[in-house]
Amino acid sequence: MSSTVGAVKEAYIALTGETTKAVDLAKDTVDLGNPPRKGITTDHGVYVSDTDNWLKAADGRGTGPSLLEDQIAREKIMRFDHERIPERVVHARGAGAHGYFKVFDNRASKYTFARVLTDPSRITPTFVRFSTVQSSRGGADTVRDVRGFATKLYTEEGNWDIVGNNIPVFFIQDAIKFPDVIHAVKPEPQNEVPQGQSAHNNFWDFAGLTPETAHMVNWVMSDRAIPRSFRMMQGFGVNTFTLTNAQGKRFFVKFHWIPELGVHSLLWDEALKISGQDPDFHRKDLEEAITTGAYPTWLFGVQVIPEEKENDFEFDILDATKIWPENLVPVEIIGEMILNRTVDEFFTEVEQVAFCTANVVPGIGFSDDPLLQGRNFSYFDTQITRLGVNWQEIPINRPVCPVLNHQRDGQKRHKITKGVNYWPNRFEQTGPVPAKEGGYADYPQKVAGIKQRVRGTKFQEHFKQAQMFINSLSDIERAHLVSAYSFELSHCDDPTVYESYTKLLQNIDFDLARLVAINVGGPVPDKAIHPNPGHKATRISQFDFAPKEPMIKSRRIAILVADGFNLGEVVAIRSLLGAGMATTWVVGPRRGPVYPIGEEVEKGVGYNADHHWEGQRSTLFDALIIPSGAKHAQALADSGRCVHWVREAFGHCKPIGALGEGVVFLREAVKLPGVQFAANLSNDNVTTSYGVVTTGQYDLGSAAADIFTIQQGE
Ligand code: HDD
Repeated sequence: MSSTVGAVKEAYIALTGETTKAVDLAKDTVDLGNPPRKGITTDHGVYVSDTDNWLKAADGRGTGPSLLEDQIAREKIMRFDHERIPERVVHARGAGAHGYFKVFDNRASKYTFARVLTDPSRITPTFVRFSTVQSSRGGADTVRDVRGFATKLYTEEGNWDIVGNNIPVFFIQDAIKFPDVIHAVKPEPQNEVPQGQSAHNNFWDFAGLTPETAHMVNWVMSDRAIPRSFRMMQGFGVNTFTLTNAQGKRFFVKFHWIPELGVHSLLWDEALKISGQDPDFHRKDLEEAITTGAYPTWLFGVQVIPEEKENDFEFDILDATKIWPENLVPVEIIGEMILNRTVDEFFTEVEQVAFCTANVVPGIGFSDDPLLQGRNFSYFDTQITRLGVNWQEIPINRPVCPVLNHQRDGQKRHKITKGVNYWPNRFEQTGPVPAKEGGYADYPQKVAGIKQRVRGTKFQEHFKQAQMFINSLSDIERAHLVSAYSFELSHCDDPTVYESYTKLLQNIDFDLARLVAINVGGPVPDKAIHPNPGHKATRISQFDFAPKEPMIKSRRIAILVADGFNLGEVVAIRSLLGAGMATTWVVGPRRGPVYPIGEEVEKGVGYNADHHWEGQRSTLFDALIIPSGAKHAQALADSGRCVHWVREAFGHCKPIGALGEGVVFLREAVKLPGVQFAANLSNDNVTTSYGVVTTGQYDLGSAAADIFTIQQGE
């Protein structure tokens, strides 16, 4: 019965995008496509007939001093002057979307009685905000940075926020260090430089002097910090939380989001270029995927350690600079999250959404993780500065269940409460009383200790997992790590800084330290300080997350054309790729009509190009196809931009497909380095020094033809 209810709800949500939260938000949503009343009004509701001219003491020519008495103009200007609120002190730049969460069955009931994690008939409305950390709101999306992955689950028992990142560990172990690490990474105080980068003296100075950052810094220098899309990143709750089951037994837990599409990154060169070409690349990508129906989906998993096994590991399981290696503690998949609705208004939803790690529901609790303990204080506090003390009343933040208590007043209080504002009171029969059942019960943890400022014994070791991280990467990922360290440390001009960090790397891996030191002018080591024993963990390399079946869902594929291209092929390619839920984009000499074979330029009907060669570069696409057509191929060959387009796509390891004269263009004009073209294109799999050239029969309907693709190994 309950799973039928779930299926019906799911179908309804898929159709309408409406969860209980969507219905709740609708109460506060004005649809200007269908306004409740026609005509502009003031904020106090009076119709305004002229919003373009300030009231003036006008002379005969219609000019004269503007009058301060114009309350309509004053209201308009004063409202505008106060439109901005303080941006988040970290994670200022972000994008968000709505969706829902559900569990597959009740298997997690052995760990928790939280209904959201155990009742498969539930569809829990969810809002997710992805973010970068370092830059201000106006930064760029594809910078090298940690990505925030904050999830608000509007459960029937209240809001549960998992405020995570796309990297499973954190820079520091104790929350008291947070202002230091953030001051160090943020733009330097004397000149507000740099924006969207950790490549500067202060960050590397701090990191070099704070070895607990070493593991996380490795992750940030890896490809994880330049994701291809928000939809292709993992999410981690990072901190250790707890779950309590119906029998009162407690477990330590870490939360994981695993993307259906696999974990993919940009190349650094792509990331740099996209930062300039399209700084909003990731937020547009999220919107595009949802509006084209390729709903971003993550599996939800938990790593669980029973309380009695807390001390069985060589690391402290409460130390946020350590992962729980999946080969020791596997991730158990229990549910999924699907994002299926874009926001209606950025400010009221994405800017005003406010998370707090302390927002948990019965069955879920905290641990003594010293980072989490401090976070539980910080988030509520920061929301008071950004949004005011009544931040949880704002529509995007308010729970879908009723909120009743004796908290009152404060700026921007919305709710009008009838009755007294204290407990106990004489109205017990009618007013809210402490819940007899279902109330949040703190786990009766035994605590005894000496009051002191300390760090746990096992917290003192900082390099073993940093080594394990490097060892677990593929060769190409490791090479990227060396390049990233070299880029960042080359941007530090103070020798104290880059020399001390290259020395620190000697604690992690000899080759890494040596290669980076050579590149950036640091002291080149002749032996390792802490020899790297070579231990590895599974599911650290991004290659370990490839979907079981390769898929092109939501991939952006460019079809490069000039006048005289083969239209039949383009139509067939689009329908073929569209069936796999990829999006195709015709990029031509102009946006608007481009004329295929058989049509006279500017006189035919033409076929609409979505973009102009100059306007959208190859960096913004995942793959490239060039159809046949002699005149078109010649025009592409005559254009330096087009030749560069293809060379750049090749340099970024993108699959390139071509048909007929498109292949001639590739062979004779683009001249891809290292690619040998077979004389007879029907030869299969011609191996080249850079990649694999394949030809094959693809079913392009009427345009059935040999299509020729170049795919590089990595
Ligand atoms: Fe934090 C925002 C993630 C440690 C204090 N943090 C913020 C956001 C994310 C994280 C995703 C943006 C939420 C949004 O989209 O609105 N933070 C983390 C993770 C951490 C972490 C995964 C380590 C496990 N944070 C951390 C510490 C402190 C803070 C140790 C302070 C002691 N974080 C904040 C904050 C922010 C914030 C200052 C700024 C805006 C906000 O909270 O809402 O309170």
